[in-house]
Amino acid sequence: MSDCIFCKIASKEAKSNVVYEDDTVIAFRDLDPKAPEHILIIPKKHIDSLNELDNSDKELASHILVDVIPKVARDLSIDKSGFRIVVNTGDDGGQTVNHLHFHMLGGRTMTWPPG
Ligand code: DGP
Repeated sequence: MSDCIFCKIASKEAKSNVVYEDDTVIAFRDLDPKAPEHILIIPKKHIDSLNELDNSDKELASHILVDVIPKVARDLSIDKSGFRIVVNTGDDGGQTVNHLHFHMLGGRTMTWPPG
């Protein structure tokens, strides 16, 4: 069995506050929210990071971008006010969980540049 916490969340071995789920993707509230709405959107299958996405993942990647992100934003009522998607990748990117995840942050005005 994988030691990956996000694999465990995807398989329901670990608890999370799920806001969206389908066959290939699950979205749940971040444990340590950095905004009033802070959701993590992940593929259920284990992919270490954006660096490991390959041609066989094109459908999955487009599903996340075209279907899931807009739906979760609508469901949280942050589609009109706006939101930020962040994909921390690798050490310099600040990635701490090595299972590809899209942070969705909303419910407040974001600042730029990020730290
Ligand atoms: P990153 O630094 O981009 O790898 O973000 C990892 C995020 O995952 C971080 O915001 C905290 C969150 N996180 C870590 N462990 C858990 C967990 O067990 N449950 C939930 N809901 N979030 C977690």
